[in-house]
Amino acid sequence: MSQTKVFKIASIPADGVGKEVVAAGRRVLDTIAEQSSGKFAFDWTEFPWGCEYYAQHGVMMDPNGLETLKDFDSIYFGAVGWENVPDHVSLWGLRLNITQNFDQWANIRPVKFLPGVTSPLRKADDTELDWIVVRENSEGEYAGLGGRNLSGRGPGNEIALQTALFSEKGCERIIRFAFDLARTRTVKKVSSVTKSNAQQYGMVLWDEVFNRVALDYPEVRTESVLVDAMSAKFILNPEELSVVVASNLNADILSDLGSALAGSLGLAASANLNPERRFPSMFEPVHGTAPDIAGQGICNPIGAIASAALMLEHFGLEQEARRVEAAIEVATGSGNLTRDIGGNADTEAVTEAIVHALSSTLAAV
Ligand code: GGG
Repeated sequence: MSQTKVFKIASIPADGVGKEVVAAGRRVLDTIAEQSSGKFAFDWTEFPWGCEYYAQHGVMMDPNGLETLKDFDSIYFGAVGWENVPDHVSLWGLRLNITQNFDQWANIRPVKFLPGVTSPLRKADDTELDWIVVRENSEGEYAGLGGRNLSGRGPGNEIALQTALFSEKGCERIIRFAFDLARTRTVKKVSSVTKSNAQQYGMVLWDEVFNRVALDYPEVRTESVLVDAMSAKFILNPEELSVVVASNLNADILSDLGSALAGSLGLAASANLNPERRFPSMFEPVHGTAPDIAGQGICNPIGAIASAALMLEHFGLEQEARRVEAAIEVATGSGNLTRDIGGNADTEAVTEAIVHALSSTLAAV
């Protein structure tokens, strides 16, 4: 028998429901590894970084943390943010520290409609709906450039600059990524989203790069849509979407809208990819820490479990990724729904239903 491939995974549950959903996802991944007949296994190392760590150490993660994480095959992340730390400090101290320094420049966020989950969209019942938001994850509005000054002039006089960065290289790599992804899908179409009528420098550069790159993909249909119009399109004509590529902030907002349309933010998965594989990529649910329900065992684990499926895909374990997705569909289709999607199952029950369904998907895929 060939040797077992062992994937070294750093798990960072961080704050709030992050802890609960990462535990659920790890259980699913360990189950699928156990069912692989020795093909692969996961070697987990858990890191206690987050807002509790900040309360004890004054930093969100170990100062050598990036050096430590570099040696892992992947990072499995929960959610960051708690009331004891200002949001911009916790986000930049942990999640953005990792995505920026590991050049995880492509953030993919599929919008998936699941059986048994009611969508607020009337079309969802009788139309094939599924699209992927591709978020530029390294620059744009999240470049972290700017500053505050002039507070010395007295109250009411401070100024702040927050500069968005659009480099031609940064635009080109994410736009090419979106086209390459579209090529693999049944509907070969890329929708580019900007606000280039109002933001006449960075976003016009983005539009120009989009038009140039599109010439290399004649089989892929294209459209350029302003972000306000795209928000309306998500609701009114979602069947026209396949791959939606947008800047860091615009894609963050649109992907929240997309997951709300699919039923809940708790369902949304994401992968922060370093496509060149110079650094580990990071997989996490789109949702945050949900302080209102954290610690009660009632949060939705599906976003984290679907992110685990994206990690399997990243490792080349396509069939196993499809099995996890199929198991999620079996679980929701048979009524295992947490409160955010209209049920009363707890996190444990939904995770158990998915783990159980994995056995049935062994034969099905
Ligand atoms: N699991 C996602 C997470 O922790 N998100 C925290 C957050 O506030 N993110 C803001 C952003 O990514 O724009």
